[in-house]
Amino acid sequence: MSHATASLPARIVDSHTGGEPTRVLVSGGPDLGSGTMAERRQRFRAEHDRWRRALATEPRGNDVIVGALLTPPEKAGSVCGVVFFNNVGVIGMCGHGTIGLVATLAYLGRIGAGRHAIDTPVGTVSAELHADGRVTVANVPAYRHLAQVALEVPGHSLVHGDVAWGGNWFFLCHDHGLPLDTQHLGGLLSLSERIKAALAAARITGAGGAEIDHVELLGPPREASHHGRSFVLCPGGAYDRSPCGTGTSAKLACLAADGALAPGQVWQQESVIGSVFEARYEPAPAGEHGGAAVLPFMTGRAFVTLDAQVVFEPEDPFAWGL
Ligand code: PYC
Repeated sequence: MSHATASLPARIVDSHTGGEPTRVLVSGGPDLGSGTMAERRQRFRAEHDRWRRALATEPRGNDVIVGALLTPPEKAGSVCGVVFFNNVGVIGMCGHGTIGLVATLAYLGRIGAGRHAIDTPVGTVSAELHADGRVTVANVPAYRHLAQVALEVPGHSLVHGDVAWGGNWFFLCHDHGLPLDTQHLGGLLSLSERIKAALAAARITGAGGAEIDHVELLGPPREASHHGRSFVLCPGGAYDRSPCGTGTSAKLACLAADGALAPGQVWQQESVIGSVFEARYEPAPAGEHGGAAVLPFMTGRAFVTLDAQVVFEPEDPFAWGL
């Protein structure tokens, strides 16, 4: 497989996974060099942030887009490495983005049906492209870090939530009191931003003091055959149109910790716009996060929406973003 090189014109391929966009920089991007994916992410952050701004902020991008910078693989046998980013920074792992990346690589003819390993800054994931275009992502191990933390949210009643890792850190809350639908987006965004601020003020974090940068409000599904619905606030202030792959992984870890879902049992997770991931988990190898982790699997589908060359006009003051 060929990888992004600075000598080629910058080319992007956009897709959406359950309504949530992914923009893959397939050629012409910065060279992040060698080293681990965590080191390459740090190099991207420190030396090439203008690429993030150019692709994921206005006027070329927007708050919802998740960008994906392709790199050569870190590990032998992986098809590529990827650094995900958005309007405010880099993201550890992205489930919908991995599905979008696989659909993009298939569109470009770089991969076919089958299982492909992809290196991310938080670990190697595997993605299976099915013959019908669906993609199953085997995510990094997910686990619950804290159970039912009580949180005072200014201007709202006390809420409770689990803190869990699914490739990003999440606060998962059921007793928020809001309907999970697009008529209530203003209230959902406002409440989840206030929950995030309250977590920071109360110094409630993920493991090792990590910031909880995603808030997941949970509720009952609309479709009787599904199992749950979610609204997910992403770090840049946008909400996830998809059911959020890392958020669904965090949810699976909490269900497993509560004994509410057995290994292999299917969980159909709806997003706030009604798109669905089919999820399940397997027990993680012993010793992974103190034996509390699960291996999450999510199946969804992405569709390519745009294949374009990026233009940087020398006189454009906003060519590299706002
Ligand atoms: O699908 O994991 C995900 C994700 C994270 C942020 C936006 N989508």
